[in-house]
Amino acid sequence: MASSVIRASRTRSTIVKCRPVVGALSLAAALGTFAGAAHAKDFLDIRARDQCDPVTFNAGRANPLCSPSHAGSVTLQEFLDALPNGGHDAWKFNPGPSGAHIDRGGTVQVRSDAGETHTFTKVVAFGGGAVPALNVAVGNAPPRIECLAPRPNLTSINVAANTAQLFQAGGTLFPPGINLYQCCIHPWMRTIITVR
Ligand SMILES: [Cu+2]
Repeated sequence: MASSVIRASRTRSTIVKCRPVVGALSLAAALGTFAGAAHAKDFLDIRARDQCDPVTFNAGRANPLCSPSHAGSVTLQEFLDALPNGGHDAWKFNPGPSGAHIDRGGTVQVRSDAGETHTFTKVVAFGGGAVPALNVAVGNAPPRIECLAPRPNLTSINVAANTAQLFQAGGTLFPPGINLYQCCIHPWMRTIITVR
């Protein structure tokens, strides 16, 4: 009898102790993004994405344009048809042009979910890439000078299929401030990363 009272008492005590924790979690959930904004942002995941169909992209090519293991569903013709309309929207960075932020000292991962090789190139302003035929998608904007430099370099990397690379926010590829990036092959692939 005595021991069951103690057990009951312990149970009550545990429940009481839990209440403030549950309350704090509910408050954080209710505050949502506001609570998030106040916290450190020390990891950012950037993905290069496309939907290249290996069969049509690689037809007649000794070196595949699109990773043979990629499960992309956009044919080469569909890709080409989208060029005059700003480029196929399955070729993109996530986050996209609306951007994201990370705190200085944090880690940025640049990973490929794509079948083609892309570049992740820091530019002073968005513009054309290094493949003239694909610049139709951005109104034939002149190639960015950053896209004409040999890669990889400190501010321009290749992002091949099935790869992930880590960088420090505050370093040369992600310096403090507002940074613009584009793909130098598919220049409509763009993102803005703020290092604060
Ligand atoms: Cu690209």
